[in-house]
Amino acid sequence: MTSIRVLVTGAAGQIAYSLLYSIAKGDVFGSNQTLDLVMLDIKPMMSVLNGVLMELQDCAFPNIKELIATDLEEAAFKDIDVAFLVGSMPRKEGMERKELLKINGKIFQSQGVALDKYAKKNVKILVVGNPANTNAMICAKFAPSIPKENFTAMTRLDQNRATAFVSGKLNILASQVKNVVIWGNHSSTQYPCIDSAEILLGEAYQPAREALKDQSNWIENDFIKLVQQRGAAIISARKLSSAMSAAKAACDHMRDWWFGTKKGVIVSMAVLSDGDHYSIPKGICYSFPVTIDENKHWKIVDGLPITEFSHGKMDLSAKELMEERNDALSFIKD
Ligand code: NAX
Repeated sequence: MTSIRVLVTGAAGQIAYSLLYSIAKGDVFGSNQTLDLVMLDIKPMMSVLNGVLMELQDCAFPNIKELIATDLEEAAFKDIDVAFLVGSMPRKEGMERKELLKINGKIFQSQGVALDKYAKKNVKILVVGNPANTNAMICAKFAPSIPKENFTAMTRLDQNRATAFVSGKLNILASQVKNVVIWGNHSSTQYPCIDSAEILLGEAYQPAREALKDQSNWIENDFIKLVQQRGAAIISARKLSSAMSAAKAACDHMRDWWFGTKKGVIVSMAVLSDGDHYSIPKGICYSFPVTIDENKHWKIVDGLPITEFSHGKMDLSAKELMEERNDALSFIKD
């Protein structure tokens, strides 16, 4: 088996601390896959990153061929097969959303250029750093030699959160819930939808709407808000944003992309819209329901039933992404 080269940016940060461990121990690519693990962060974080590197060395993982810690994009992006783009500038108190878009737009412009120049052309990219959808769109724009379908942003954490809320409500295992869909932006306009979700009861799946038939008020109000505001609730409790759950979600996203989804299972990934699905405009990175084949090709699931209520929510998030796109691009020179 050929070894693969995997990059994690923001490698000295809190998500990466869990993510690097999970990748190194085989949660994403399997425990038989040998890896070179490359870690990028900014110069002031090199001492911290060196500590992370030492810890990874001390784990003596059997499948790690090389561990590389760097603050140079050229070294980090060289010949990579997979990129987890986690590093970004966090929003500080009093910072305008547009300012955040501007700072991160520049980071993802530079990383797009580096992907274009140094990475393998079939590199698979998962953007986690916020604003994740718009960062992924910018990255793709500045990496024209890499196929657009290789750029994705993470809404798997939102999917996992939604799945956990449904299983909690029904008092069943999370593994008994499948096909909850996240539409739109990884922001408070995202639309978690259970219209195509199914619940395993006994030997058979039944529609989640049926299992929750007395709960339509909960589905349309509390559930949606709980998922949309879960990130904020965690910040308020932990005084830090989600890290363990974000790392787990990044692993889930990439593992499904790498190996394919199971038959009958739909997952949510933010991908570049081509304008041909569910009336979502072209050019934004929007979370859709997808399935993935064994050749690592994802496909948007068409034909899911969309109510008027759902359409309204889906369009609202698309509108926010169009605004983010326009703002971010206005700050960036071609
Ligand atoms: P941390 O602040 O702990 O770590 C971020 C790291 O990125 C820092 O070490 C920083 O030095 C580094 N960094 C900054 N600019 C960089 C650059 N140009 N190149 C390489 N590294 C750079 O944040 P953490 O909690 O790890 O979160 C990382 C990002 O994930 C944030 O943007 C956060 O908002 C986002 N999240 C996204 C989620 C999603 O579902 N898409 C959920 C969790 C999380 O909120």
